[in-house]
Amino acid sequence: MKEALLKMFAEHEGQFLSGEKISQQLGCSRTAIWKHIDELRKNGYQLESAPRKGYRLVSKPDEIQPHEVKVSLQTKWLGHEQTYYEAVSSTQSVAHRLAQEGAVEGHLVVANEQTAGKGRLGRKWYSRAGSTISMSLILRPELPPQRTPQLTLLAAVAVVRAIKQETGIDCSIKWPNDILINGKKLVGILTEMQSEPDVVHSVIIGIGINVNQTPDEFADEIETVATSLAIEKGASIKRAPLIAAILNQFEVLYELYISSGFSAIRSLWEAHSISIGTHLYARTTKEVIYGYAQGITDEGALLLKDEAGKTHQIYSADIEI
Ligand code: BT5
Repeated sequence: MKEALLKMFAEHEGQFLSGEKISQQLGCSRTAIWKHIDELRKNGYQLESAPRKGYRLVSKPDEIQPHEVKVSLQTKWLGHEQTYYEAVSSTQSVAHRLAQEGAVEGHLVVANEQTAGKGRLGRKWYSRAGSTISMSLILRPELPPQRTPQLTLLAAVAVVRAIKQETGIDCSIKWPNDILINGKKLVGILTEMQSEPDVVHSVIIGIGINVNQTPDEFADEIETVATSLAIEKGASIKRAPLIAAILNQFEVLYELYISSGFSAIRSLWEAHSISIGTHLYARTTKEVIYGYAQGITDEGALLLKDEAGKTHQIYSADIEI
């Protein structure tokens, strides 16, 4: 019934359809139609109703199912296979399972809602039905395990470039995995791998983006530290073209990385980074080091020179600037 009703609206784009006409064509009562209209509104369809005229479809929800993403996809292989969930615990967990089951390189898992999104070190990642992007990419690079953190940096560059292209907004990257606007967190990236000591079987890159939340829609824990693209832009953003733009950017950078190594990615990353050339605190699981961030190594580790002049190579930490 929902499909039939949507088809009728599609065939009468921009026009009002009377309740009588709909009920005749679909063979159901006016009350049943009212219920379906109500259901569509709950699913994000904007429907105008006017006395004696009936109903008119004003806008469709911002859908991110594979067919919507593929409209703007220009990749050769990345994201050609997609698994979509209306709601799922974590796209990251699903991607791990699919990778173990033999999913191809470039397989994308996307969810409209995540109910148990993961950050690093068991932390929580909040997403919201219909207004965020939660996606995990399965890659199978032939790399030693210690080089995989570079892929977090590569992903950050891809996301920053895609956001600029789709919204005009300039974001900055805070080592290693945060994308910020005006000091507030917009995107989190989580890179995990399935590997043996010397060989990587797969790398799962999880990307969470705050797209259309309003300030009051953030969980209490993050309301002072988080922002969304819609808040910064002052207008809502379509998610499917943004997902496609990330995949388009990612594939170009990834192929460059595989063919030519990390140095080209590194200079792009440094151009967007706010954590290099400044004093900062790096909180690792063992200690807090204060120092001057000199740059990143070829492996993607942060080089931090402490007050005693000793340079530390930091592979994972939370940064406070
Ligand atoms: C991250 O961890 O930032 C990685 C987040 C990765 C999320 C994606 S979504 C798709 C895929 N599936 C998953 O289950 N995960 C990935 P970390 O650097 O540890 O930051 C976590 C911290 O960010 C939390 O402790 C909060 O303080 C904050 N946070 C949580 N949700 C947020 C949000 N929506 N916006 C801004 N900050 C948030």
